[in-house]
Amino acid sequence: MTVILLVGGVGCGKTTLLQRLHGDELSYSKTQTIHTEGKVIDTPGEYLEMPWFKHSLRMASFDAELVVLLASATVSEAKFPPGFTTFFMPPSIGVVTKVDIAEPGQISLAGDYLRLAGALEVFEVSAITGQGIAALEERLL
Ligand SMILES: Nc1nc2c(ncn2[C@@H]2O[C@H](COP(=O)(O)OP(=O)(O)O)[C@@H](O)[C@H]2O)c(=O)[nH]1
Ligand SMILES: [Mg+2]
Repeated sequence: MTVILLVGGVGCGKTTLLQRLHGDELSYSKTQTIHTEGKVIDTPGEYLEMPWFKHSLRMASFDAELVVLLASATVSEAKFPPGFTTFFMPPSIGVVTKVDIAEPGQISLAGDYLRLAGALEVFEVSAITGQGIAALEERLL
């Protein structure tokens, strides 16, 4: 599997997706710092939301082959500015999370934000039901 960096707002589902990709039991645990588990580099949402932490995300991206931007379909505002992916060295893809609890319009809006941020491809997943996970895993092989 490709080494990936997970980036997204607080509570968008980064750690739950990591657990799903690893086949671990899903259990909530607050991500306090940047940490690597297998091929996945998980980051706290605060690093995206607080400007003085963004540099740490950029540094972490140097260890990754692919940046995965996550946007929860249940959040109606964009967490990434347009062109955000130019901030990172590796290419970026987008993942819309929590599609199990969102309306189709919310899912497509979140995907639009990710494409505007520069995501080359967008996957729609639920880490809870497993919807869309197989297609994402195939991309990460
Ligand atoms: N319904 C639903 N809830 C999810 C999904 N992914 C994560 N969550 C929930 O969202 C909350 C925050 O998830 P977490 O992975 O810790 O977010 P992080 O801050 O981005 O790491 C937890 O209560 C998860 O159970 C999903 O695909 N569907
Ligand atoms: Mg987390």
